[in-house]
Amino acid sequence: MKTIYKKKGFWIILVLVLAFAYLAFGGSGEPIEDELIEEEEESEPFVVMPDNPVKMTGETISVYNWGDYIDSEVIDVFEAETGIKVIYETFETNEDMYAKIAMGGSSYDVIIPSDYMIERMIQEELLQPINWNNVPNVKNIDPRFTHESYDPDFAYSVPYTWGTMGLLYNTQTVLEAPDSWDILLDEEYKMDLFMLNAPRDTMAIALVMAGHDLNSITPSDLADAKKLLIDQKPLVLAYVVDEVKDKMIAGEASVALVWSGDATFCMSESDELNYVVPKEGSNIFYDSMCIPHNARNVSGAEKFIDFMCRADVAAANYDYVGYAIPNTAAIELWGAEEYNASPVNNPPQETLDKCQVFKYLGDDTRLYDQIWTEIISEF
Ligand code: N2P
Repeated sequence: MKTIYKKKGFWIILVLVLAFAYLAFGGSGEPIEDELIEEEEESEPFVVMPDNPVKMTGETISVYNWGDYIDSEVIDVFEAETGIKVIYETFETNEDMYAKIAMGGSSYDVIIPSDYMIERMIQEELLQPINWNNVPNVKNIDPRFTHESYDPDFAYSVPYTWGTMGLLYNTQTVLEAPDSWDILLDEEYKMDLFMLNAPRDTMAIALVMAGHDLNSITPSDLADAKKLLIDQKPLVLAYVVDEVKDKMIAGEASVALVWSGDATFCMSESDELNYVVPKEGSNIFYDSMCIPHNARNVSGAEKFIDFMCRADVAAANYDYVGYAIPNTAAIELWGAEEYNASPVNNPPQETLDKCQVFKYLGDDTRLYDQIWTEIISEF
C-alpha cells in the first residue's frame, strides 16, 4: 500500500534524514534525492477535501460495514462534499450483521453484506431494489461482477470488494511454501495457527479439508467438518477476525486462515508474509453495498453508494483497505499494472476455477450455527 507516503510524520522524518545525509556527505546524496522524487510522485492522494466544505445540513445516513473496511478520510470527504453526516458502525461477520437487521431494532441506510447473505436478505425481503438512475457511477463497475448468482437481476447490490480465502504464512517459520489446507492440522504448528472466528467461512474450509463441497448441508459431511475442527483445537492459538492482521505482522503465529484483502495489507507491512490459495480449492466472496428495506434515508444512501463507486474514491479506499475492487476506473487510476501484478488480489484463472461462492442454505443454516456454537463454546 502507498498509504504511508500520505502520513505527515513520514515526510517530516524523510526531510530530516535527507537534510542529515546532505550535510554528512557534502551534498553528494543524489541517488537519495532521486528516490524522493519518485516517492513524491506516488504520494498524490486519490481524493481531496473540497476547499469549501458544504455546511452540515442536519441530514444523516447510517452505514453498517465490516470492521477495517473503509478509509475514514473517504467518509470525511463525503460529509464535506454533501453536508450529510455519516453515522458509521461496524460488524465482524455476516451472521452478526444479519442478526441485528433481522431483529428489526435498528435501521441502517447502507449495509455491506457478502453474497450468500445478500441472497438470504433478498429472499426475506430485507433489502430494497436500487434505483440505478440515482447511482450513475455504477458505470465504473466491471460487468464481470454484476448479475452474480446471489443477485441475478443485479437489482439489490452494488459490488464493493471481492476476494478469496487462503493461508497467510510466515516464510521465516514455514520453510516450505504450503499448497494444502492440511497445514492447518500439522502438529508442528501447535498453538501457532489462527483460525477465523466466522462460522460460515471456517466451516467451509473444514468441509473442503474433509473432502466435501463447501456448500454441503449433508449431516454426515457437517459432522466430519465439526470433528475436524474439534480435533484441530489444540493447535489453534485463537479464533480471530480483524485482529489477525496485527498479530501476523507481529509474528505471533506461523499460519492464519484469512481473507485475501487482509493478506494484501499484511504483506504490504511485512516482507516475511506470503499468501496461498490451497490446491483443494476455496471460497471466493463478493461484498456489496445494499439498502435495507427499512432505511430511513434512501436518497442519502444512494448518494453514498454512488460516491463510493467514483473512481477517485474507490481508488483511495482500495489504497487503504487492500481488498480487491470491482471498479475498472478506480483500478486504472490506482495503477492497473501494479494492481494486476498482485496474485493475491488478481488470482490466476486456475485458482479462480477452484473457488466457489457460498450459497444461502435456507433452514439448514441453523445446522451450521448449532455446530459452530458447539465448537466455539469448548474454548
Ligand atoms: C474486513 C472483512 C472482510 C470481509 N475486515 C470478507 N468478506
